[in-house]
Amino acid sequence: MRRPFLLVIVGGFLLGALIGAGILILNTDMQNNRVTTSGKALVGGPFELVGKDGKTVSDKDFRGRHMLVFFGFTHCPDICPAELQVMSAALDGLGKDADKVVPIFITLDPERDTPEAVTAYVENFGPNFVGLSGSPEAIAKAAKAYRVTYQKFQDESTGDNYSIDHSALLYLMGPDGEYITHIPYGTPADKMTETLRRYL
Ligand SMILES: [Cu+2]
Repeated sequence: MRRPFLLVIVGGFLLGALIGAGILILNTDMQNNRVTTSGKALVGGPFELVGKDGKTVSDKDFRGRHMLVFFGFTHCPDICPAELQVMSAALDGLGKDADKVVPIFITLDPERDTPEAVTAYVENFGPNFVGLSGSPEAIAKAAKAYRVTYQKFQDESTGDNYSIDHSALLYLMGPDGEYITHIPYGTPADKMTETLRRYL
């Protein structure tokens, strides 16, 4: 039980430090031989995954609305259901403005989490939740873009079954698909509502 939490803390700390330090993409202008900053955060990016009814879903489908992105897996015993519950409550707290935000859950376990399984899972947390799966390669690419770390491990308490350690940050992306901010695991719903409201 300690492993997931440790990873959450370490992963959260590292990403927080990365973003907090204002790491920017550095472009070297070879002609002028100087370094310029583009000001873009290194989190997020295009993804092409599979959603409800086997439909291809890409980040572009959500332009014009904010994306609230969380990575996890439906067999997760604690962190994922807790966090999705908080997301759901935080969005309820927004009232009508909740329409401006699409909560998106991307599985890190495409072997077990089919698009149907993820869709059925997220419906427990609200009708607007989007659940996404995809090929292991597409999932790995999306996770990498969002700086999500995850690792399978054999769960001794459940025999043959494996579990997945994963970092657990929530990412708020803007209507243009660009990274705005992240919200750490464990943030209470009312605080999350406050943060979201600030950027809508
Ligand atoms: Cu989880």
